[in-house]
Amino acid sequence: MRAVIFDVDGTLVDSERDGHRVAFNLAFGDLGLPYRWSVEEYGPLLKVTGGRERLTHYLRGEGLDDAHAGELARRLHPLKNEHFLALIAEGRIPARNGVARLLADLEEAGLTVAVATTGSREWVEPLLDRLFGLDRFTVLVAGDDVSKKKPDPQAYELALERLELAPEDAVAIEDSLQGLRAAHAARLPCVVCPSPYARGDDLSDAELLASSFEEVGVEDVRRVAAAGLRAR
Ligand code: XBP
Ligand code: MG
Repeated sequence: MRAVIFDVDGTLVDSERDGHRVAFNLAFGDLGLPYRWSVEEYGPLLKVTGGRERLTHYLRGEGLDDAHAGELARRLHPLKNEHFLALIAEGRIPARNGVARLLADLEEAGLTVAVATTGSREWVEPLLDRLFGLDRFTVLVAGDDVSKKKPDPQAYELALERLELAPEDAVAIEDSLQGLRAAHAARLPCVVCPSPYARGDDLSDAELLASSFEEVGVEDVRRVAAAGLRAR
């Protein structure tokens, strides 16, 4: 194994319930819209990856036609990202427990660390820089770089291409079913530590399923790499 490719939302950072969700609601308020996403109703919405796609999906569900839903989503998403950037600046988006130590241990073991996320580069870079230091990630693939988002494998395939590695040389680290599916579709073995919203997902075909990153060490990741993709 040469590299570990980390997801961002729910994996490197705890960013959805008190981060993106809050920012989406502030954006709805900016435009005087009646919509608000409660903690409960936001979970199912995470099945749609990509904030703008999630907005379009939700607005269509509220009865807007495709054109109006798409147009309103395109106005709302930048507003949401502005609010999310403010939350980052206030220090309100924390790293997930145990992940900074795992990052340091992987680096100390001489492994390359990279990122493959569905999130927007405009906030991914400042957030990862603030929490970890951006230069630690040899490659960073963001939602802007792909035409198809998770569970499509494109983000992971692009990360492997930029790393000049084959799937056998890497392991993916994820938090959700959409991410696990994307990693497997890219033929990457995957370690999953479910985030709060992913608790109901069937993650049983992960190569390693752990309840917290505090339980995951370099040797666990090496074992996942050595065993490779589980036969399915
Ligand atoms: C999670 C996502 C993202 C975030 C919102 O990405 O689906 O869309 O929910 O960020 P991952 P944006 O788990 O792959 O990091 O609004 O910038 O898309
Ligand atoms: Mg995620």
